[in-house]
Amino acid sequence: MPVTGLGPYDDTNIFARILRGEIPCRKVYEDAHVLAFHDIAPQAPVHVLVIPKGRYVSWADFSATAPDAELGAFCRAVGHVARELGLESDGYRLLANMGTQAGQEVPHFHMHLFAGKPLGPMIS
Ligand code: D5M
Repeated sequence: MPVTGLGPYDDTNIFARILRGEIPCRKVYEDAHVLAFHDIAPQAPVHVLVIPKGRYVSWADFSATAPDAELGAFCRAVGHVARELGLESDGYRLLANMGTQAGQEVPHFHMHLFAGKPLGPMIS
């Protein structure tokens, strides 16, 4: 069920539970501000989710309220993950669903990273 991407933050959401270690994930990268892990239902040969560790419900929330240090760390981490997975030569796609019409399902901001095949048109 799509979510609005607007507050308040729900501490029971699935990514909050992953961050607390209550449910497992296939971790790709972690630092003080960021966790990256494989999507449970991959839509491409490579489908990784990159999430901030802070409590942000969506891109709208993260971009407006996160401190610069967290914004910077997040951007650096996304680039780092793509580089470490060897995706730069063939390319990759970044996508963040914000709110209902975009189909955001999990109310914790996340960036999708897709790669591993020609990805086709951007909007279906
Ligand atoms: O994308 C939410 C994404 O989250 C969707 O691609 C499935 C993924 N998902 C849901 N639960 C899990 C777990 N437990 N591990 C890994 N990935 C998960 P959205 O942009 O909100 O539609």
